[in-house]
Amino acid sequence: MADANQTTKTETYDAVIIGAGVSGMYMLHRLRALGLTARVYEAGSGVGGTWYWNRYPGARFDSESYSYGYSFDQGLLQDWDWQEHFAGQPEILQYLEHVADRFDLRRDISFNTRIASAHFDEQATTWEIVAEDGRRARGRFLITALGPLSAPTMPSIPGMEDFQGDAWHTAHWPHEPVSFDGRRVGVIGTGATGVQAITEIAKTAGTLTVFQRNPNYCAPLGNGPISSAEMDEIRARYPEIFARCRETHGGFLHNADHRLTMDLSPAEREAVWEKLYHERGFGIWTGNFRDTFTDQAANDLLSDFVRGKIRARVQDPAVAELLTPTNHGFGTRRVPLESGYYEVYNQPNVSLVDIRRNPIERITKTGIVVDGQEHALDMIIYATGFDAVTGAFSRMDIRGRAGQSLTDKWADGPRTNLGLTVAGFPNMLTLVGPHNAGTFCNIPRCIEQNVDWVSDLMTHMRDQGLASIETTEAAEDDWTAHVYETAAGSLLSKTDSWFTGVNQNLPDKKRTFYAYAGGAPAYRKQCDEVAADGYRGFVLG
Ligand code: NA7
Repeated sequence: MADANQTTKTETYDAVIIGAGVSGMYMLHRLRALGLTARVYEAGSGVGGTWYWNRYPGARFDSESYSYGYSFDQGLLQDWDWQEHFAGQPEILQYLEHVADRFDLRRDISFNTRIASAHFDEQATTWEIVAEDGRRARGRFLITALGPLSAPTMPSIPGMEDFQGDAWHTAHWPHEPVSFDGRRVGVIGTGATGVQAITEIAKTAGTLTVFQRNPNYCAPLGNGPISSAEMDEIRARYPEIFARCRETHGGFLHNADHRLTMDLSPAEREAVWEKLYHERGFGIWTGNFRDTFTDQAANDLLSDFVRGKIRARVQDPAVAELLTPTNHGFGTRRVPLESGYYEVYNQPNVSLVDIRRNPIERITKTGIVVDGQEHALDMIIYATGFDAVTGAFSRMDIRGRAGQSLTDKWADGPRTNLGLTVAGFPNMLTLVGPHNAGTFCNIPRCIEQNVDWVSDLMTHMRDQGLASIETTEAAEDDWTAHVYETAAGSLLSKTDSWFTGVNQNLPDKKRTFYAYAGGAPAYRKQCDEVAADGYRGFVLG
């Protein structure tokens, strides 16, 4: 599988890694440094994962660029200049390609290779993976580096196939430039992706029609260019930046305010919110009062504040009402960060169609029909989200001991130990898997922690001459119970979102909690304690 002339031979590696995004790339680099053989299999034609696939207009970071890049290599940090506080997708992909070049990663990556199945061979204690084109490889370890949002979901609307214009899901955006000049564009979906795409497309589209089911609370991104003097100053502060990210709940630069909402007078807390709202990045979300996502009354006050902001930015009161969320609290879904999103609805070329009250009836050759009226379109963009966290697992046939299917095991929700291992699936390590802090995180910060933990485990096993590791059922039960207990205390578990696995396009997906709400520092502490305790909760052999 490693190259064309090996198609008849099944190569065996110390580890096979699925995915060449931010986690797969770093995992490969670490395993090589340990002297282990590893091969990465990637469905795309290049590295970058999320940033390879999501090329839609307006795609960009919501983490500060300099807090998102890898921190593991001083040379890399010193060499790379970020151009914007929140880099756009082209710059991000360029960065990840630069990383692949710098560490010569591509020679161990098979591109254009989508893995269909991974089965554990109990006799040989190895995993055998099979690509969709039939090629095979074996690894002592199976390391999944799939990303939490990599399995896009499409709605099922009568007539979708009849549409004769262009139609794409945002995660399957073409590699060639797409022009919106003078075209009639429709966008379905107003999550973080829709919000970014709508804002950008509205600048040039002839007309833009947004089909919205539920509005989200969006807040200003505060982007801007980084001058070279500023970049020098950022570079000097890297140790401080990463030290701060290590301490914060979500690995972002913004940490919760230690005060409680009601400790302040109404005027005082409004002043704090006003400042946070206009600050760069996730301050308003992850830098807010510490009871914002545990105390409903506190959350209600903040939600009202943000609703007021939306109403003040949209000229037509009826449109403003449609854009104002009422069925969930601020920040209980991931907050889309925007650069002029609400003002888009003040433009004459943009209209908003409420599909909560009147769902889309059908799609025709020429447009979208709502409430008996056809909206004529040249292009339909599906910003309809993902089968989050577990979707990338369940679209493969992963089988552990005795042929047990992972999808069956997780039918009632994920069960893991530390979000990294699964009972019955020896030597399988799930980077940023379900119930792992990474799903909530400024993701590279948690990815580096995950990869470092796995690398330390590999070192330990090599030094001790061990061949296999498997979590006990008891440890898996404990971690799963801990994940749900932690989630129960958070308002995020009460809202329908991808965190809770609610996606109307996936009616069979179990509503439960797919992330870990205890925060990255608490997660890291538990991972470190397990390792220091000789991998407590695991059977090594
Ligand atoms: P999200 O946040 O899951 O948003 C998906 C959007 O698509 C959301 O507005 C949905 O409305 C809408 N949607 C999905 N299916 C339909 C159908 N069938 N009809 C109408 N509208 C639909 O995904 P994103 O890609 O925006 O963001 C994912 C993450 O990427 C984000 O959190 C950041 O971490 C980066 P609904 O809310 O279900 O009414």
